[in-house]
Amino acid sequence: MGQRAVTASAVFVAVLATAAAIYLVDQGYRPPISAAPPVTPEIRRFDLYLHAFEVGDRPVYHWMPPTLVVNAGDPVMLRVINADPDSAHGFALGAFNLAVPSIPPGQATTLRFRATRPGVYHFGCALTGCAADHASQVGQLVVLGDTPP
Ligand SMILES: [Cu+2]
Repeated sequence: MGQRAVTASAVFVAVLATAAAIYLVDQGYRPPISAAPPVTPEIRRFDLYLHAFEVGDRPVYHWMPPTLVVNAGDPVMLRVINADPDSAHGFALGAFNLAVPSIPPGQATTLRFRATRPGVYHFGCALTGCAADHASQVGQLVVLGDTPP
């Protein structure tokens, strides 16, 4: 073994020993279980449109945006706009006891609530018979957060 190889081996062993020492010192460090900072509730404002469009000669309705995301504890201000120029629609978010039976064409209504429980909740149109695809007029509210113990 040449002088160069011996030197390289010695450097390798020294680096390995240093890494091992750092590892052992680090054993005393315990990271917190959750590194995420606590979330401060913030007012979340959304404009939620019920849009109407044609597929062929068939009218189709959907919510825009189809998904709303908030943090648990956030107060939510939800302006629901019926952008269908021809017929009334409603709004229902059953998990939070919110229901607007009917919003006239082109009109809006504002709802305020607190997103208290984490989870994924569906909302939809509350006006049965508004259109052929009434049952498909659904969107979702995602409430982020840890489920309380
Ligand atoms: Cu509807």
